[in-house]
Amino acid sequence: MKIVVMGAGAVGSLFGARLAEAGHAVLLVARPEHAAAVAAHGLTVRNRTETVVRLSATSELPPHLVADAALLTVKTFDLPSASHRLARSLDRPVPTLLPQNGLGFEEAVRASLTGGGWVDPAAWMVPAVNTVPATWIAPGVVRAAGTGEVLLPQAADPPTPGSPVGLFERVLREAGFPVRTVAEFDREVWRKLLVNAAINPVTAIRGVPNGRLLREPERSEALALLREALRTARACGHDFSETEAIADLDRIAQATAENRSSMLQDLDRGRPTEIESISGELVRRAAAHGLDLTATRAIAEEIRRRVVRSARRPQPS
Ligand code: KPL
Repeated sequence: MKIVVMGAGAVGSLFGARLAEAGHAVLLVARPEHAAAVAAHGLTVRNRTETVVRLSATSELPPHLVADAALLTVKTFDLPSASHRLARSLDRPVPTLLPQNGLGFEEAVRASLTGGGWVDPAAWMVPAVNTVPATWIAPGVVRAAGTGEVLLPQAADPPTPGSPVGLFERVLREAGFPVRTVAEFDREVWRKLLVNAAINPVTAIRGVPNGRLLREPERSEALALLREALRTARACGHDFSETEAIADLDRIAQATAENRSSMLQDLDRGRPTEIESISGELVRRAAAHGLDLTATRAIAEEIRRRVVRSARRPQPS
């Protein structure tokens, strides 16, 4: 199959590499320095060993792109423009995976795909909850930084192999990713949101890998954020017990102990972060229920300040 990975940073590149190794013709659409390095030398994936995977890469979408499926792995703040450009470039709508963190972006993607010429974009969009971690090392080099899984929404009827969900279920599993389809997909989106709301801002502010949240003082900071997110989830109708939410946090912090969270990687590279679709969205939804998330609001403010400060620094390429 021809698969385009739009927004191939750490996670997109890792997914692209595994899909290419499984025999698919993968095109990474990435920032110029990464695309140039991959096109010239292949993509190096570090794990315990190092593998070089040969695949196509470009920084410019061609005008008449032919593909059978797309992975939209840009960050949430880039989704509207990336999905619009992807729709304009592809010769026809294709099943499109959306493995983003956070909430509140699907409507904007739908509108952008429609603006790019797709009729009924929702029929092609496959939201996913991804916990497979990846770390950006340098242009052309990423690290598979632990274990995770991909959750997909279970269709009301069993998905057929040709349906968008069935297609991603098959190709991702064949490429070696643990994949599960879940009936209560929204609940799983919230479950991941609780974890991101605790892990991402604390690791980003402290500059530490995820595993440090298993120790003090980071643990108490993360738990304070987790409890606020949990109150919001309950107010929004998603009831998790505190024990369950802490167990999820510990499990993911352990499985991705060596990983630098995506928010920390963004700050490191002087890029915008997903703070709005994670903590910002929680604060807004909590407020709609009369709740004030003091710790979440404060750490989100600090992240916003750091983004402004780091954007002023000269950036590594
Ligand atoms: O989703 C992640 C992220 O970094 O955004 C986790 C699962 C926390 C892995 O780092």
